[in-house]
Amino acid sequence: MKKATSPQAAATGATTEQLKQNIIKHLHSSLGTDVNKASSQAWWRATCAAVNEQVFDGLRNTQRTHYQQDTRALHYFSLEYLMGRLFSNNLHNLGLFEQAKLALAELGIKIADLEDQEEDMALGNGGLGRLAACFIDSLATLNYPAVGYGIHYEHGLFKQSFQDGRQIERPDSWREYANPWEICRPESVQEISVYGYVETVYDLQGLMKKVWHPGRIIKGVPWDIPVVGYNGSSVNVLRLWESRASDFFNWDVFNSGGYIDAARENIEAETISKVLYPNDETDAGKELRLIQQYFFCSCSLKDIIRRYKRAHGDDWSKFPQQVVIQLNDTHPAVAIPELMRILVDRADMNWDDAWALCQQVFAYTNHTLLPEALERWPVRLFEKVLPRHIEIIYEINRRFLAEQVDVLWPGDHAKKRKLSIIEEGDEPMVRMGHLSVVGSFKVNGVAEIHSKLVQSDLFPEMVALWPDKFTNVTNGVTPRRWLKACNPRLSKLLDEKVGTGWPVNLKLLSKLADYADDPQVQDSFMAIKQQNKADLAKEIKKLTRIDIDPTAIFDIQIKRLHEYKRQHLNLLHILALYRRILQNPDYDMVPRVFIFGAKAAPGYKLAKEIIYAINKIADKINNDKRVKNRLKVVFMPNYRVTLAEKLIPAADVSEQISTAGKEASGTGNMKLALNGAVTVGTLDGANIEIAEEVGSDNIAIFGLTVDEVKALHASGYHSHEYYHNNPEIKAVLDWLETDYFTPGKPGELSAIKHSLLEGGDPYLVLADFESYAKAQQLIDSWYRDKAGWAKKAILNTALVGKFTSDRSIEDYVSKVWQLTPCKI
Ligand code: GL2
Repeated sequence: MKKATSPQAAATGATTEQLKQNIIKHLHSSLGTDVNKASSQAWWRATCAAVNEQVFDGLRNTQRTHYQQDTRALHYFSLEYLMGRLFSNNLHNLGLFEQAKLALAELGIKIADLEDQEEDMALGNGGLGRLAACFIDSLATLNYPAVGYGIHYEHGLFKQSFQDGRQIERPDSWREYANPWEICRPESVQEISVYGYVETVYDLQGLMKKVWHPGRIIKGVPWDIPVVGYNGSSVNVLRLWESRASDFFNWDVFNSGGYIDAARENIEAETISKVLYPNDETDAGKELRLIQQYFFCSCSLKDIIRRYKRAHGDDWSKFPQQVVIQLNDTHPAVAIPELMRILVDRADMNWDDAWALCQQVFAYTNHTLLPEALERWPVRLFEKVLPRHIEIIYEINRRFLAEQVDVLWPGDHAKKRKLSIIEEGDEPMVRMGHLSVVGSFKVNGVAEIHSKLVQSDLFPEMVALWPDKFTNVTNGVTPRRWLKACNPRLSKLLDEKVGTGWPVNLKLLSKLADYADDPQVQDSFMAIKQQNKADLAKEIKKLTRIDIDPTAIFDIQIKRLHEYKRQHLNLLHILALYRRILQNPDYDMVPRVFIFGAKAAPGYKLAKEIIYAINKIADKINNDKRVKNRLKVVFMPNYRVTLAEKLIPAADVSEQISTAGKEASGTGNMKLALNGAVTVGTLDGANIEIAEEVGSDNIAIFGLTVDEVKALHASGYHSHEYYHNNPEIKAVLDWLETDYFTPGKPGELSAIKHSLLEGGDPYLVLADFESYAKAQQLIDSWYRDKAGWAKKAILNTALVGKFTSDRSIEDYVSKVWQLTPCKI
């Protein structure tokens, strides 16, 4: 009998043999099958069930302890959680991975095959959703009492495939056959209201009261997903709400023959949690989206209040001590008027007390400055969907303008217009960013530079009103998933060189810097990179049929497709290299594979054209014998967390090339550097802080700075000048208009050229092109020096310890949340 090996496994007391027996037990009793005929699905589910025995133990212990100690807790409100798979993550965090691998091997099962049975839980679009997932991992690991609240979407982010190079979207059905990690909690159902009208009534004392007569009641059913902290620490909960009709059937309608009408109401209620909006950094502006936001905020607030009342009854005085709510962007900002409604209308609190309480509870994180992503809701829509809330928003605004704005700037109507939560115009709008700032006690950006811009460019007057309200918390990523689990080879080397404490103390990685010049460590580090690249090359072959040379530079750009992220800058440079090769058959360059992964929002036309262009150009280059394998271009379909876990460990070069000032932080930049990739990047978002940590020798910075971007726009930017003055730019843009890449169909790729010339090139692609090409040249020359490159790669891993999400969480705790850890 083999005994458990890892210290965590020893702590859980399980042995390999016990785990084996448990898996078999669940194969029999939960799956109703047997070892000799079980499918991989059944093995996977049985293993999850066996693991869950320990997960649920941890969950019960954690919840009991929090309840007994009446802890102050964080409530993270987010419309998105990009969780990915939980199987190996939970095993790693429980310290059971090696043991499970062994137990399964003894049963004749490869653990990797079981991992592939799990659908990604893709309840998010990109960085914002993945950040939420990293944060709840860190909160549990650091033993902070916390609940994540969100929506239990039936369909997560769409699945992407390519048809003749064009993006095709298919629905994602992550829980079609049930998800083993979630627990339905019918005992905690909530009901919420929408539509209807507000009546003004007077009580016996003649006091005015507002009564909302809702038009529809909807049920919120909670699903709990245990969030397992690393190393036997807390097991917190992610609580996601599913919408249902409040009564299964409207019997009156049903009995009077309206079967279809009754069923339709059901369907409408269930639509609320049906799909995740696939937009990233654009405002959906749809009624259903507002209802989604309100639905989950109202359910979550009622859930928090129910729990609070269990301990404190009707005494609201301790509420702000016990409860802090973090608004992940403005998406959950409607929670502010909702809490006001509950306090004033339902708990009969007076306005001033209610507002004072609210302002101690909410904090708001801003994740973007892009104007198209700043949420604004038509007042008209609010009146229809949430008639009582719009009244409350008006009152919040009236008092804010009278008691704050008019005091600091007496009689200044322009200021009032600018700061008003209600934007005037033909179609008056509710500004959710303004509401979030006014209703919160802290507001943070997500990287140093972004937080500065939030203050200087987005909310300067709010800073004048409340200078202490604004702060920065630089993003981070969990090293458990983004290094330990996804890069086991490198993890092993790190265990040997810096000790095994790094997953919870990432600064320990800096010890690796001592070995940066050590030829042996360089060899080991680069051998690991080479093996990871070989694995990825196989995966690429499997998914795209493209052969790539695993010894080439793997140059990776993975992120949502957006003009500001400038995948087209990367593409123009690829075209320039291709052209140089065609013009000079002996063109000397280190062979490079450019790898893309990106989904475009289904309605974002130009983004989809960029995907099409990359695919068409890839096709041509990859099949052109004259290139002699110096250049390959791969667009990996269906980029998601699980694919990122395969790409990141294999990257040599990380593309972080957004227009300065546009990428709030980025988190992919951190994951790639952590796994030893050298960044080519602009001075934008967290790239700036990465550069500070790794030093200018170990990152290739290029392009305009934020101030230069502003100055260029102010002086009048004319992209045509770059087109006419730089023959390489002109040649590649003109190339796009021919039928070279789309035989017989000239003009098919011209959308990019048009956006850069007639469209004015809003993201300064042409202005940064030359400097980008130079940075890429530098990468090429750096890579030729093997030892030099190994040193840079090692130093990237060694020096980015700052970017663990544990540090972000500690920053939030000390600057915003004021929590105390609670050991379980
Ligand atoms: C984003 C930012 O664009 C991105 O730079 C940042 O890293 C993440 C997390 O803070 O937030 N903002 C946003 O709306 N999305 C992001 O990814 N979707």
